[in-house]
Amino acid sequence: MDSFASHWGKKEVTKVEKCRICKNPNLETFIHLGPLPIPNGFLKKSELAFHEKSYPLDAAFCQKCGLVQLAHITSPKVMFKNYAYVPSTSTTMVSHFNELSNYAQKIAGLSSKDLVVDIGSNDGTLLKSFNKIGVKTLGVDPATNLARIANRQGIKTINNYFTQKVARQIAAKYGLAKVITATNVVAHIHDLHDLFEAIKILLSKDSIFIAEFPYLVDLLEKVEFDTIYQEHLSYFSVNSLLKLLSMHHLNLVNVQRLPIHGGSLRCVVKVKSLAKGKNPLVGRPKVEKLLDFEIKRGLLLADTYFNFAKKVENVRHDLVSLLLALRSKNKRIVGYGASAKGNIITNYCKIGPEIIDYIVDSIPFKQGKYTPGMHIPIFKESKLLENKPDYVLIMAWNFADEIIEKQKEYRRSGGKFILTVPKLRIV
Ligand code: JHZ
Repeated sequence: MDSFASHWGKKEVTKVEKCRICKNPNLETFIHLGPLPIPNGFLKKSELAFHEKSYPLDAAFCQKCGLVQLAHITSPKVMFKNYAYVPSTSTTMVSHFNELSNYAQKIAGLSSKDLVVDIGSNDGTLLKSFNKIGVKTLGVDPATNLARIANRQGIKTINNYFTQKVARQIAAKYGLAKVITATNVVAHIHDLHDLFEAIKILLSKDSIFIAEFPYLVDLLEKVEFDTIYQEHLSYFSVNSLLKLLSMHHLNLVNVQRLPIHGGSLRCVVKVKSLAKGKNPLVGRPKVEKLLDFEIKRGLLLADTYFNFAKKVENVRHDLVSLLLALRSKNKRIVGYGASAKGNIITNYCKIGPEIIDYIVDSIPFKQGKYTPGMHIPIFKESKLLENKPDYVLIMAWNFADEIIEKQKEYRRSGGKFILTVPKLRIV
């Protein structure tokens, strides 16, 4: 592994002393969700008896640049060496990545000689879509288990963090990239300044960088508090992203809201080639519109975040009351999707196996294991139809449509689904 990981030494938790973007030391902490175990820390049965560590989970707002960020950093060594999350089992994600690769091809005019680099490439699901287009691809991912899977499947993957040093090595060996992608990974990276300098090493003036990450407006308005966890260090708005990009002479040329993962942004970034003194927002109406929208939604005001924290307490109260009321009527409840989010819901709301009998999940690595903290057992999805519980709490609410469609037989037989986002309801 690169020096990035050794930077953390033996320290597992570091308090954030200043804003990750603008270095402002006066951050306003607005919510305390933890301490909680890491959300992808699934356990084998033999590990249940051992002490399980918990890590702080407080989020803070920077009044200066608008970045929402965790108040503590848990070492990436604790979280990413062996990683449980893979997008490849979801048809929603596979078709999303196909659409993303077609979009990139259209706007960058990719040809077979061009290189696409994917940062945080996971098991290579996105790069497989680019391979279908017929371009050269290279993944970079620190998770040893996932880089191995990708390489075995012929998706060339460097098992490391994406740093300036790694970018220089890539440039020397493979040349510059025409497209760099980073889906659901920018929020995981502590040193954003190093990240964008590393990206610049690989970009020519015709290249583009495409980033996708959950949008702060969606998180606040749909109370998606369970997407706040130790892996997600930053929660971006267009406003905070622009501040970061301008520090690196990068230009946000397009931005788009997407429904994926409860509401995300797709941002297209280029190396700046603006005439001196030219307003960088001119000719970018979508960027300007979203900046305006964020001001109207109160994203620059600390009160917005304290109000959000109150809403989170209400969601917890309403969800726990509903589940307890159902249990008191002897209804059987299970969970669907042992997602990182689900582990935040169960731990924050203290929902254990006495309320939720088990969780079903499509990822083989998770099946047969137990959730971190609450130790709820995880089974294959087929258990749902065999066992026919009364209610299913969808913990991967971002895939609710796909899951409900897949389980229409269960629904036809009288089963009901409980959804928490955008608001608590039974379908
Ligand atoms: P899913 C991950 O969070 C982690 P998680 C990460 N930090 C991130 O940023 C976000 O994604 C975006 C299962 N499932 O993807 C599979 C079924 O069982 O929402 C997964 O375990 N059946 C990188 O973990 C879980 O649900 C299905 O039909 O919250 C979904 O987890 C489908 C569609 C999914 O990510």
